[in-house]
Amino acid sequence: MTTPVATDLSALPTLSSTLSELNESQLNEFTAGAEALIAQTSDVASLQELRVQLTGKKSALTQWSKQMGSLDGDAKKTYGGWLHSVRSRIQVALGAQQEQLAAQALNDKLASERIDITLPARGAQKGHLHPVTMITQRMQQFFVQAGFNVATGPEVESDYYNFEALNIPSHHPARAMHDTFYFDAHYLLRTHTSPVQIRTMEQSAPPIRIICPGRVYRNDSDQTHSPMFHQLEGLMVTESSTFAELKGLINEFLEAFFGKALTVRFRPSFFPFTEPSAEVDILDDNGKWLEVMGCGMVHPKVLTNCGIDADKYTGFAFGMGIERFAMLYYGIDDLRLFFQNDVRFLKQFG
Ligand code: 2U9
Repeated sequence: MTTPVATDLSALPTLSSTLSELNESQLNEFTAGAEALIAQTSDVASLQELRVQLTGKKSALTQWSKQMGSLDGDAKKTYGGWLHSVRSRIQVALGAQQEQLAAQALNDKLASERIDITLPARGAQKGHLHPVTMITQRMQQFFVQAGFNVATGPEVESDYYNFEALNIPSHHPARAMHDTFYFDAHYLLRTHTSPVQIRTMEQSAPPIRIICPGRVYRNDSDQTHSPMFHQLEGLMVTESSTFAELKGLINEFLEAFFGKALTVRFRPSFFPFTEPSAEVDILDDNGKWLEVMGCGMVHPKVLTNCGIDADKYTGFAFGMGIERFAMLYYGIDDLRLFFQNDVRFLKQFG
């Protein structure tokens, strides 16, 4: 739908409709008025309306032109020249204004459709680290500051590195407790990261301070167990490592990790690879003890297995489940959520 346009020719001098009654200055005045009107139009429709009114069939100009036939001789020549001048000036003005409006329209369109290519893309989604990765980094940060190096090793291990070297011989009940995934009689998916400590002790002399974060595998699945999960274990071997030092380190770690003062309890326990051994509990806000990790002095047999003189050196070790810490830190009650890769869960950690 086009909006009706009102063009007003009343601004033009009122001239006689009889050609022979007109003179050149009147026509000049009329033309100048028409040129001014044309220059004032601000849209194509008004300009078109003005074109019809100034030059169309019913226009004064056309009416005058029709009277040319009744003139003779010199008058015909004179009026013919004047009318030609009027029409051509009006047409030039119309053409110029048309161009001007078209240029303006193009500029407006370009301005309104301008694309700012420096704006960020709409709906861009920014990713972030997985919560288990963030918790691992939070743990590592403490131990690296305390002088520990980060060590890693293979996830497919031999029976020797996963069990034998750690003082867990075959038929030992501890093996059954590990729910091991075996490939064959000798190879398996590591059930803990402890083989990394064995390999490190085989290859380097004390003092040793390492933490070993990584994936481990146990054939177990429920709300708090997954067949693949992550552990962070630590080992320190020097000429003077003591249980007191271990306790101090773990107390410091737990308070740094949870960011508050904690009540921590070391409860006597048993592991084949540490003696003495303890499990570590923290007291929660409801007065309930939560088991968070295990630790102990490295068993002399384990040191000896790695070529370290157990009369000269002592070591302590500790181990914790990373998902367990992530669950406590974020208040999550189902460990499997970490492995379902549901973005509705994951994006809460951004
Ligand atoms: C060497 C010697 C000793 C690592 C240790 C624990 C105690 C322990 C569990 C915590 C929760 C495993 O993920 S979990 O189920 N770990 O309680 N780990 S002492 O001791 C070592 C490791 C390597 C050579």
